[in-house]
Formats: sequence, C-alpha cells, structure tokens
Amino acid sequence: MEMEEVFLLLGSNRGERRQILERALALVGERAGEVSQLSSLYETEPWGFEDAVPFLNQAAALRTVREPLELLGILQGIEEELGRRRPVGGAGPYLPRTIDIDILLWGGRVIRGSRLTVPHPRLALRRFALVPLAEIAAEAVDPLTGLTVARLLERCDDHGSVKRL
Ligand code: A4P
Ligand code: MG
Repeated sequence: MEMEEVFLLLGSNRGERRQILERALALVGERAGEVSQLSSLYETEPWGFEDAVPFLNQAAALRTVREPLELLGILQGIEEELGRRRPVGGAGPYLPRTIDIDILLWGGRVIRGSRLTVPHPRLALRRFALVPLAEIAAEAVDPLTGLTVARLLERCDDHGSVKRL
C-alpha cells in the first residue's frame, strides 16, 4: 500500500463550530491516517445558499494508506457522529450543517465514481475552499487542468467573503 497525500476541506456552520472542527480532525487522525498539515481557520460566507450563520472552513493534509471509498466511508461516519443529518432523498439545495468533510485532491489522481469525484468538482469555483487549500498546498497541482492551487485561486471569480481568523 502506498502512502498518498490527500487534501480535505472541513466546514461547519451550525453548533460550536470550532470545537466541531477540532473534534472532526482528531477523529480523522485516529481513523484515517496522519494529519500532516492544517490551514488557519477561515470564516466564510455561505456559498450557493443564503444563511445568516457564516461557515468556519479549514483545509487539512492527510497521509493515508486507505483506499478512496474506504476514506469516504470513514469521513461520512465521522460526520454522522458529530451530528450531521442528511435529508433523505439525496441531493437537494445546499443546507446548513454541523460538519461537512470533502475530499478536494488525492495526489495526482482523477476519480470519477458514482459516490466519489476527485478532484472535487466545484473546487475551482470556490474561494472558501481554494484560500485555505492555498495556505497549505499552493503548489499542489490539479490533475485535470495542470494548474497549481495558487493559479486556480488567481483565476477564480468567486467574490464570497473569506476571512482568516
Ligand atoms: N461526493 C462526491 N465527491 C465527493 C468528494 N470529493 N468529497 C459525494 C466528498 N463527498 C463527495 O455530499 C453528497 C455526496 O457527495 C456524498 O454522499 C458523496 O458520496 P454530502 O456531504 O452528503 O452533501 P452536501 O455536502 O450537502 O452536498 P454537496 O453537493 O457535496 O455540497 P458541497 O459541494 O459539499 O458544498 N459555503 C461555505 N462558505 N463553506 C462551505 O463549506 N459547503 C457547501 C456544501 C455549500 N456552501 C458552503 C460550504
Ligand atoms: Mg459534502
């Protein structure tokens, strides 16, 4: 099994947001591998929906020997434990959530499955993901475009507020 570096984005806009992110990261470290880098916390405007409560977002680098679907299952288990409730019936509009953990990049891999798409399909559109990711991995390369994260951020025309705390 090869050790690979995976970049995650955590987000919370309900409950004790800081504590929830901390707890989620501790569980990721216990169950999935070594959390080798962490970005600052960012307070970000909800993207794609209206809500009075801003998100806290944070990017993390994870060194793991897990397979992609195995990691996705572990992350979804952590989300559930920390109080995430997904509405039945699948994808609807974006909703507030206590915790969301997305896989942004997985080394140079491209994954297109029914349960998992990597790179994250909306990464290049979202300052709330690119700004924290650029803090820890500005030179990581998006395998679809060949562009670095720093370059994706320069080209991103999202104007949502992203404040480093
Ligand atoms: N899935 C596919 N690819 C991935 C991936 N790379 N990482 C599937 C994680 N999951 C992936 O996700 C729905 C399904 O996506 C999963 O079952 C998994 O199989 P979900 O977490 O159940 O639901 P969701 O997060 O509400 O849906 P969606 O469409 O993935 O939303 P996003 O893209 O996660 O965006 N604004 C700010 N400021 N900060 C945020 O963190 N987050 C969202 C959610 C919207 N607006 C936000 C933020
Ligand atoms: Mg998600």
